[in-house]
Amino acid sequence: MLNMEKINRVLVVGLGHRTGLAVCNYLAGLGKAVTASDIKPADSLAETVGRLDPAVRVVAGRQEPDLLDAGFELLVLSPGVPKSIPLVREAERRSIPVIAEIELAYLVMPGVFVGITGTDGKTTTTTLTGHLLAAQGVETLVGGNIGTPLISLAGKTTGRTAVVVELSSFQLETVREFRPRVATILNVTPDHLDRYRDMEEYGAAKFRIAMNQDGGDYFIANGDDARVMGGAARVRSAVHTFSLADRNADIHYDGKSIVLRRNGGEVTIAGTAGLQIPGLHNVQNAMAAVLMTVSACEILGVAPDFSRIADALCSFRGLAHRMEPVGSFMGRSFINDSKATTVGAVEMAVRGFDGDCVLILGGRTKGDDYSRLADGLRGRVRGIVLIGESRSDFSKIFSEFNLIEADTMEDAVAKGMGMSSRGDTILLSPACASFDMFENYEERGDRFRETVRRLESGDLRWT
Ligand code: UMA
Repeated sequence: MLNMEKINRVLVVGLGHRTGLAVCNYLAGLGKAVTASDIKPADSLAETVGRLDPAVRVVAGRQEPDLLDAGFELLVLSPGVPKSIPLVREAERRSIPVIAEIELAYLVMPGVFVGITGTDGKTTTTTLTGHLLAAQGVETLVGGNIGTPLISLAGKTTGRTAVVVELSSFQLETVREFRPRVATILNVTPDHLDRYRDMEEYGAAKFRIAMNQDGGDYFIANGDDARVMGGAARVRSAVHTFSLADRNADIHYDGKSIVLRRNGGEVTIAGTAGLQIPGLHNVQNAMAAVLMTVSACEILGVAPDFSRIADALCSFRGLAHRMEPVGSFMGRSFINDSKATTVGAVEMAVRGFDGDCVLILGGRTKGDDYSRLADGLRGRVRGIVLIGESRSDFSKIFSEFNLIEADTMEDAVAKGMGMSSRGDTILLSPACASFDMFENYEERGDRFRETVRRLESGDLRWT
């Protein structure tokens, strides 16, 4: 086990906007000799450097392996830095430990860690699990890939704090001893195939969440996902499953309610009509969150209060950019699902529309199999508005659909109006990253929301 007290000289790789900055400031605060390395030139890091502890040395614009000649005892990686870069390879060759920021946080923070990964639904499930645990009276903190670097919570936890962590496969690549007492993989569908060789490598990164778990720990598995169940057969912790279809799962959906199997009987937790988060994928997320809450309570010796779980499930309003209702106009409702950057997420979003939906699709592709999406959309959408740099590829892949291309978000919403009928939903669920047109998926979703407001107020003409 790494002993942070004995380590002094640390190289933080990838300053970023959040993670590297938080790691540097944390370590500099402990009096360590910290160097931050970023491939970006100094001028584009100015804002971050302004928030950095002045004791941190910054090396910007280059990231050659010879940086290591300064003699570091530890490398801490930001999630956006692949471990395949020459600097990291060289550190491994020189036997310098390389860890994720998550690992560092785990080493220095007491608490019961609850880890959540999966291709889709991570942020909603993480937030919901935090909400359910807090409603049980458990002291709870939430962080990780959700946007709050875990290390920024150091010093705020005790051994009885539930630390609910959203984990990306990127973060899991370089964990070593990280052992969440409760862990879940919500699903594994194609994503980030620009960083991973294939689905096996991507799935293996996700399964690192359970690699240090033991008999007294819990692994919450999606019983409807063959890839997750295949890996679950090899974990050492107690596997508890959730399923939309299988009544023998530890928690299942009977078509109306979420039902938990407990002590040989069944407890109906809540009717899904009372949930404010729409869609079957959110029923899955809710079931996973309930199982994780019950498991964490078990570890903390807290008797779960099911009526509080039900109340908290129903009071959860969901998150922006994830199937977020953003308005209605002339009988059309608008849903912002800008966070849906994978085929799997869009398939989930359009389930249940049966042809009364116009989909706004496209952006920067991430190596996904978009012809699979064409199969998933068949019979479910009235038409598709294509945006972003994927337009020419997508116009071939989705040629069997009623298609129209748009240059801007305003154009896409106006064309969506033209394609739709009264009673339809106009859904922004792009299946792609946003970086070709926007700063990030939040800006894309905000622009959609704002455009719908302009439509409602008469400020935007669509005919
Ligand atoms: N860099 C290098 N060398 C390289 C590659 C990158 O120096 O070879 C530098 C970049 O120039 C950049 C930094 O490394 O300055 C990387 O920063 P970062 O991308 O890790 O940025 P942060 O702002 O710290 O954000 C990260 C997560 N980003 C990624 O994983 C890409 C955020 O997840 C996370 O919220 C945040 O840490 C808090 O912990 C975002 C994300 O897109 C939401 N995640 C992906 C996803 O959810 O699919 C994985």
